[in-house]
Amino acid sequence: MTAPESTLINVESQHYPPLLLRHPGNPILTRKHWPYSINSVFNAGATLLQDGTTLLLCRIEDRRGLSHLCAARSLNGVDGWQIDREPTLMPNPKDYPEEIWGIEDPRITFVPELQQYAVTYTSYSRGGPGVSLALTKDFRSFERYGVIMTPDDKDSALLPRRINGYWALIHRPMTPLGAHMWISYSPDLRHWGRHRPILEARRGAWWDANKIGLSPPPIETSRGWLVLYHGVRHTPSGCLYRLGLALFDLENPEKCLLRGDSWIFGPEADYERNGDVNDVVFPCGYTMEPDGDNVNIYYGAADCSIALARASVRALLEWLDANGSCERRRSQDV
Ligand code: BMA
Repeated sequence: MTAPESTLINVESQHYPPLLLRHPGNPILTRKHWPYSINSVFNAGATLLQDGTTLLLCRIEDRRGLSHLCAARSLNGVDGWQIDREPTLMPNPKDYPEEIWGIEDPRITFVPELQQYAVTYTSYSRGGPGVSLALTKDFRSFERYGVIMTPDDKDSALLPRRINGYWALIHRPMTPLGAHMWISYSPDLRHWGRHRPILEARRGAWWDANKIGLSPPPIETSRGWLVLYHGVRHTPSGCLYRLGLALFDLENPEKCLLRGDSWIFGPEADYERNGDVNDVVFPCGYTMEPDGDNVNIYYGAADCSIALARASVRALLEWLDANGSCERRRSQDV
């Protein structure tokens, strides 16, 4: 039986602090909202535009199974969405063959130095998923940089400023040694190198064993880059996607300062547990409230809809202080 929504919103508080609070209007966007025929809408990048409008760049899966991106804009970030009448960014396999099977899971970073938004997304081709980059000022026209991390790689976001003179990209290459989070650097956003692992998937029975990846772009705080990451648990009935927390040094984002042991958010509501892919919560974006503390986290639910949860950065950091520990790199494994 499905629990009533009011119970679900507070269910976690009985046992552990409710760090991410689901919006009572969830799911906030479904295919019913779309002005054209689609299969599903999920995994959206998010940003606040200059005028305070919330923009979601949503992953849309069409009824062939291929994905493109479509923008939805709202004054309050919750409802009243103005959705582009047509796809905003379509795969362009003629000029970018790495996009032949679609483009997915965008993350948006506003880059003050460029006065542009950097959109990193998964480009899906015969070689597998890779990381592509496009810059935009207005989410109407895009300057494509093409594939910047070759397959198999995904779950990527650009940091908003240079680190020691270089742009920094967090991403998740698959290697024979596992699916861990890495960072790479570039002088010009086109040529990438100095690849280094920054956070490893754990092993065995852990919730984040074997496969992890960055969820939304890191949140810059005075204490460091606050990173929400997803962990994938393989179970006999399928994969279980949950979220964990880690903190990285501001000037040396390769250095993990704290990592929580338990997950802080997982599929519980009906729309998260049942969909095209069951038991998935998958945030790709957040917006910050004017108070500089509350964040609105937009997440794909069961690969079928977009939902919203609210969190306090202060509370997330307090939780990490109480429940996190210093990460010791098991360098022999990567
Ligand atoms: C991941 C990504 C996400 C998706 C999730 C669950 O590997 O591809 O786009 O939401 O799987 O299907």
